[in-house]
Amino acid sequence: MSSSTGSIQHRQVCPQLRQVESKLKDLIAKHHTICVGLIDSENISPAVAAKLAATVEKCGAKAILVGGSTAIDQIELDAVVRQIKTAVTSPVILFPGNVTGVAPSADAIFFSSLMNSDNPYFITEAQALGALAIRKYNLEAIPMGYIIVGGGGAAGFIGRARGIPPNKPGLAVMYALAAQYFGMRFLYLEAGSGADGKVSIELITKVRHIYDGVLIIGGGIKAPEDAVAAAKAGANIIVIGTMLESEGFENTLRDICKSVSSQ
Ligand code: 1GP
Repeated sequence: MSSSTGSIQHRQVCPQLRQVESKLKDLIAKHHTICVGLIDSENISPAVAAKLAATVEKCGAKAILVGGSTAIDQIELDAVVRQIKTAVTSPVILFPGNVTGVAPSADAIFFSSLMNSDNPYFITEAQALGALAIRKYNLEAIPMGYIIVGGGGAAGFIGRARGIPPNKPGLAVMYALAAQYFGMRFLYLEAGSGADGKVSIELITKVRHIYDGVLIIGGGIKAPEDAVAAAKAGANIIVIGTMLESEGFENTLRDICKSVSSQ
């Protein structure tokens, strides 16, 4: 029997298709804001990544994101994801910067469009190239608008982003509303990994006012007070990446995870 997708068999929609999304939303309903850890799959062995993920989970993070703007080795990525999955019970979610960020062993993938890229490749083309692999691996795809604020570090450079000027929150609001109308249930405001400047509280507040979905904030957050301010402004998920590479991060991460909850 032929289908509209040619040789690809039409599959029943898996009843558990939104399992990770539901889990995140339940946690957000309970805590308002949760913290997640981001592990860069590059330059880390699977064993070290798994140990780190277990520590991050123990500190209170509710999910482990795995990705990186320049990650190109899918074999290495999948080995890292597989090992992490043996060490944590929280969802392991891919956070890809390109088609090379798709790996079969994860629980879900942030299926994101870099909305303010200058290059259509990062808006829809990489997504089209990766879509069949996501289907083949039966990964849960979580639709997400990805907006870079300011320079955006490596993500901004690789993704050819026309970063939202940090002092022009109105521009972020326009993109956020577009994401809403596109049906993106998650929206990520990204300052860039290891960024000096975080996404401003004014910008988060204004976007929160217009966007009715799960709002993710990341980039440069290292202190509980920054995370709490973002949570109070309406962030639902705070992403912590670079801080996990510093010696003795555990106490600070524990404080962040605890203090953002139910703000
Ligand atoms: C990067 O927003 C994430 O994509 C996390 O940023 O590495 O600065 O925590 P940090």
